[in-house]
Amino acid sequence: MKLVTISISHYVEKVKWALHRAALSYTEESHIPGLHALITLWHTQGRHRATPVLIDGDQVIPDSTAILAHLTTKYGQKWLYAPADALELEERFDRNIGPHTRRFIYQQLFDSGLSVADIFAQDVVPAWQKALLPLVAPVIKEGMIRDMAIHPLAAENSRITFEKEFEFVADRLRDGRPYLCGDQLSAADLAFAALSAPVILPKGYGARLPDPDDAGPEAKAVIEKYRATPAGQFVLRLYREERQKPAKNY
Ligand SMILES: N[C@@H](CCC(=O)N[C@@H](CS)C(=O)NCC(=O)O)C(=O)O
Repeated sequence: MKLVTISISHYVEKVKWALHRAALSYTEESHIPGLHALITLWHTQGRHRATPVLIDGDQVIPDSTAILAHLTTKYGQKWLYAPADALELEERFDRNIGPHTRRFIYQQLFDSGLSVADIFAQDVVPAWQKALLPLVAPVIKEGMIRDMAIHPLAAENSRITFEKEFEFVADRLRDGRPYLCGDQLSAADLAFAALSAPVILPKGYGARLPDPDDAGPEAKAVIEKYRATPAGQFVLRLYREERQKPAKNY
């Protein structure tokens, strides 16, 4: 299998986590933003631009949730959707967390002078694309601001939206359950932890995230604030205990 990615993407991270846990081997084909669209649009015949896209033989599966469903049906990864409400929660977090943690943290990091070239210069990106980054970074940044609506008012609304979801998760975990749907890890946990990662910056993420110590004092204080919440602690625990867990048959 081949996974087409923008490597740092948190939706990509959700899929990498599931593939790792399922012990399914794959290669990652990673691109810088902009160039990624040539590849994703080509594979999906113009239907889908975003990453991740999974290529499995002659099957092309765009969208992280559809990819997890594919791993369940084709590769027997029943653990992903064993709890009845796992899919509903995954879709909820895809909507209420994914776009919002991303917009909020980019606003913070842009304010602290983040280097866009550095963020996307991941190990898996081909050298020729990395070499282009210093030249195209300003264009990428403009595209991000436009496509993700990264501006202070929208970022503030996004903060309110994902903080509500953090409260929702804290309420759910209050009865002492180890995972969001009870006793077993599911797609709901992967989605919540991976999509919250931009504001938690956990160790063990499947790409190089900014170091909180380099993020500037304001951004660093924000990360520490979210890490200290019950939902933040849950994300850190899942990364510590589950993200790198050796795969076995589930
Ligand atoms: N619903 C999609 C969202 C994927 C998504 O938003 N991907 C972003 C990276 S985090 C992307 O590739 N953006 C570039 C684009 O849309 O062209 C999924 O679950 O896979």
